[in-house]
Amino acid sequence: MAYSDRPVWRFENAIVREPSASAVDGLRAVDRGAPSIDALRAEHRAYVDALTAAGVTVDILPPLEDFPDSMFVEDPALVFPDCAIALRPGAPSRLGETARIEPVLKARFPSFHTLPCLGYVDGGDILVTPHRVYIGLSARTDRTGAGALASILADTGRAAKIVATPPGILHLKTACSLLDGETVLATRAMRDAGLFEDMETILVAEGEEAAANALRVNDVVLLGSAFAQTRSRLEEAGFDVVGVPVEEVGKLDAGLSCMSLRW
Ligand code: CIR
Repeated sequence: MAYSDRPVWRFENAIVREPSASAVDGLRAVDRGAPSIDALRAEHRAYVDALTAAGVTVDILPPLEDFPDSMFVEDPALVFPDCAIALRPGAPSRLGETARIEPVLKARFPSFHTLPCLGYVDGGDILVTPHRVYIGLSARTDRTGAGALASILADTGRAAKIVATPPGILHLKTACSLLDGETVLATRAMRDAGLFEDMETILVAEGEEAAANALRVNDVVLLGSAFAQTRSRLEEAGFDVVGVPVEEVGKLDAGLSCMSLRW
């Protein structure tokens, strides 16, 4: 049963956090060179502009120098129109980001929940669809954290499904994103994992795996601007695509969902 009549990709508000100068030292699985801070800032501005053009009011939080990955504000929290849930990021260097976002959320949401001090969940491992909230187990999200989050979600009237993110993928949403009520965009590895048995899948083009972290916002799909073949696939399927540059954030294993909390 759907928990709301409002489409889960309909967003009026978003929170982002400006990249800190330390962002160039952000975590990455494979070092393809440090991103340039100026280029990171430019990508962040383009992202804010794309959200704004899609009809979202964007609140920009100041940078946190002590937390190089804090521009990826999706990871320490999960938000819905009616409530916010503070999470516990699974990377030790990111755990303290939660305390920095908590007051911001408490001031904006009518209801606020906290993951108990056991287990870990990164927001990048959560895919919200109209019928359920998928929680992907990963190197950052463990069973204890996922179970605790599922129980908070149940208290808010939402069904959760805990799934296993295929190995070698940072977050569940690194390799998939919601396009509409019936469709996800996914890499072949994610499609083959068979996690979304009741959803149609549009595959990203081979060699464009990073395109899978796209972001459906209101009437458009934000997609990394370098991913021309995936863009054609989405346009052929009838989606209105807006390209956003993500080359530098890609060096930090991040993409388009990671840079905002949306409701
Ligand atoms: C990290 O490894 O935590 C950051 N460098 C990238 C976080 C990406 N966030 C996301 O996919 N939600």
